[in-house]
Amino acid sequence: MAELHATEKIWMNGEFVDWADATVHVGVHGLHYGSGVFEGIRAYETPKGPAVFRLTDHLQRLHDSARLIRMKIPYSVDELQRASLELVAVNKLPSCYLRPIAFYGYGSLGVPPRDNPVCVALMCWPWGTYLGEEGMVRGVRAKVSTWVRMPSNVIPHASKATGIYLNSMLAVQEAALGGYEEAILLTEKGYIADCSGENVFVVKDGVIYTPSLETGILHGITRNSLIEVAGSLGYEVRVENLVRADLYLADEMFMTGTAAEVTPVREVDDYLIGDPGPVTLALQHAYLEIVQGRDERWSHWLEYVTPVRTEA
Ligand code: PPE
Repeated sequence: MAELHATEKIWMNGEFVDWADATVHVGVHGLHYGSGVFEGIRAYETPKGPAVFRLTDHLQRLHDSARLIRMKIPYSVDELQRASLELVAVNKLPSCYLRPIAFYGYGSLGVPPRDNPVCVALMCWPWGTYLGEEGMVRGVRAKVSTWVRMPSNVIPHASKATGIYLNSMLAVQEAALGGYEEAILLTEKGYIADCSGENVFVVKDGVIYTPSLETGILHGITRNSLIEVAGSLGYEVRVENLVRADLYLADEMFMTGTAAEVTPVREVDDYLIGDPGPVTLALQHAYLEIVQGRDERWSHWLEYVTPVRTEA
């Protein structure tokens, strides 16, 4: 979906290193057992320079993800926040995707981490639309996966842990082999959970629905933002369990995520939902205005790379 474009620097364990030098040994614990946590964050070009959308909230989620797998990140949210802003500045990117990652490094090998240090890195690179330009405009085709979402008593999917993404990988590969752009995963009980890399919303009779956190899904920051924004625009948002039929009978459907932003869905399992509808288009527009710093009401969600100078 996204090719990695080398940028100048990567922040690794407290230092800026050249892109090509940000390497690890094949014996790192995280590689063998998927014992890591990560984030996906976007920085946007705004009238006041580059700004990172809800950076502190993402870094807090990184810490929460680590807590769920009993990992201690040796840098505070504040330290990572400053390093992230500096990273975007150092790489001179007007807009980019940021990928913080923390994983058990080189030390002992064997399932329980022992003396393994927790390695932390922040990288960023330009990343365009997640599900394609056409998908953003016309909507994507999605498929309910035969792979079930990892139940919360297997691994807490509320943790954005690296190992969990094998579950997402299997689902999205299966969808792609069938000619679809994205997979929708269900819980063991058959409720809609989330997509391989996005949360799900449907619109029916003017009301917006999205699955509850009870389904064990990742607590999407875009999902959370959209619920607030939709409410402020006067829409009713209901957070409740949904089943497949709710998707097939939806008037509109869209997916939300940092990478995918607000991506409309035009078909699910070959049931036609149709062109992006008015609610989807209104929310997609509102979101893109907010992240690009064009809506003052939500300016508290933007963390500027260069502190904004106030006129004397
Ligand atoms: N569910 C999953 C499984 C998920 O991976 C994401 C983010 C979301 C929901 C939405 O969360 P949020 O970004 O906080 O709104 N998926 C990331 C892409 C993963 C990838 O590397 O590919 C992302 O959007 O950054």
